[in-house]
Amino acid sequence: MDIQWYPGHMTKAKRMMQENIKLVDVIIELIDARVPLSSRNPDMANIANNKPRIIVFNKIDLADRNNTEKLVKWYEEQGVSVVLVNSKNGKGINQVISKAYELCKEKIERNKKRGLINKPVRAMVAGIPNVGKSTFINKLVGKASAKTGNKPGVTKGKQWIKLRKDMELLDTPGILWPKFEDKQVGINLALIGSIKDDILNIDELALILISYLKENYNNLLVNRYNLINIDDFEPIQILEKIAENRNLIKTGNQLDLTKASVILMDEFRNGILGKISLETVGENDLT
Ligand SMILES: Nc1nc2c(ncn2[C@@H]2O[C@H](COP(=O)(O)OP(=O)(O)OP(=O)(O)O)[C@@H](O)[C@H]2O)c(=O)[nH]1
Ligand SMILES: [Mg+2]
Repeated sequence: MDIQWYPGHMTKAKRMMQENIKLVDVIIELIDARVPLSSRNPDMANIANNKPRIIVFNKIDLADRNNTEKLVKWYEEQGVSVVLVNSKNGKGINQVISKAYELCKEKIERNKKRGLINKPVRAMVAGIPNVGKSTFINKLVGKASAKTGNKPGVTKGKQWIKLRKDMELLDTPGILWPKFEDKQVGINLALIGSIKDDILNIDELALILISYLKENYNNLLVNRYNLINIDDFEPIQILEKIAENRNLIKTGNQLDLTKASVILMDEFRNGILGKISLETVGENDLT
């Protein structure tokens, strides 16, 4: 599957981010715990221009815990500190804020000396579309200050949100990172729902997911859709079985494979299928 990327947009997005970074003291970069490599910004260290950074693994409730632990270790080995977060229930969220203060300690001290007692620390929340930036901010603030939704492109412009008198957060629209050379990155981002579904072929995406699940999470697939003996089945046959089991029939008495694909994708994205990671590091690579 070829996913279209738009280099023009990327350049504009990158420029916008560089402008925003000038306004903040610390960057909180959200990545999706199910794709902790594909969802990070390979350019961030560069763009951050020495501003301190915190990497947040968001949606840990949806990811395979063993894999998450492995990836955290991997990040820490590279000298990057990571916080694990579930923005829906708020788990880990306060740790991010303490870390932000810690990283801005010198700046706060300097401000104090200059008589700027309550000058707020400013943090930018960055990340790919649909990673949970607005949900993260809302949980922190304790009310729905930022609009959220389970599709990419919900936040349109940037928005400052006051967390308390000494901290402000900048919510930004999600940006897809320009990592064109790797096709798998595009597929992973499409699978988790960070690329608009209307530019994708959902049936094709579902077949890719089935093939991956068959290889790595066979039991989750079998249990959820009451399948038997799928070992010798091709992905398309498994999709047919799902349509059959869910009684998805379209006019002409044909199996509605598109509907089956939509259901599968939806159940995967919302964690109904189980805790699933799409990539890992080291031996036994998932991808
Ligand atoms: N299960 C789970 N879902 C989450 C979590 N964080 C966010 N979500 C869901 O992910 C979807 C996207 O959340 P948003 O906060 O709108 O994402 P965003 O990064 O602001 O998206 P854009 O503004 O489109 O870039 C919503 O359906 C959220 O409920 C989490 O930690 N766990
Ligand atoms: Mg948003």
